[in-house]
Amino acid sequence: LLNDDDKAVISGFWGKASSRAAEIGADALGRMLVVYPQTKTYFDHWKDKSPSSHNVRKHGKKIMDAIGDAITLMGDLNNALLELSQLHAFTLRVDPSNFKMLSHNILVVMANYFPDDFTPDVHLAMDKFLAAVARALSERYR
Ligand code: ZNH
Repeated sequence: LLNDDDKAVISGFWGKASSRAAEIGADALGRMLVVYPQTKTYFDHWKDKSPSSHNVRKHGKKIMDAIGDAITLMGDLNNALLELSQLHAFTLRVDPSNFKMLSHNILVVMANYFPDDFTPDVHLAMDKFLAAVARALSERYR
């Protein structure tokens, strides 16, 4: 679970990183589709799934905006992500194991963009936070 130190570290890092949220989301999603090609099956309705495609850029921003909202609602992630959990479970039918793959790529991209700020402490707190997001998104699957 996220303690007060984690929350402070996450908010602090996001204060800097949020200005590049759209890019981070787009690059993380684009990478996920390349590094874990099995994730592409969920996006078969997109004509172009390459990292630089319009679809990937646009959807990456959407995902990262949702992450940004979740950061402001860190104290109550299950509630904050209830609707999105419902959507992924019942409408999109995304296997929850995929959340880990996106989280991993978000961390890689954050580390790339902010090599100085992405200290081991930030890494640890962000990893915990993204795991908590994945847990909250998986809530409705049960
Ligand atoms: Zn997801 C969608 C978020 C993960 C798949 N997403 C979505 C959206 C959002 C999100 C916000 C939109 C919604 C509306 O529109 O309403 N996601 C998210 C997050 C995460 C995720 C936050 C984590 C972290 N997803 C994911 C994964 C996958 C997915 C991992 C797979 C692999 N999503 C998806 C899809 C969709 C979505 C398919 C739909 C798209 C379209 O529309 O086209």
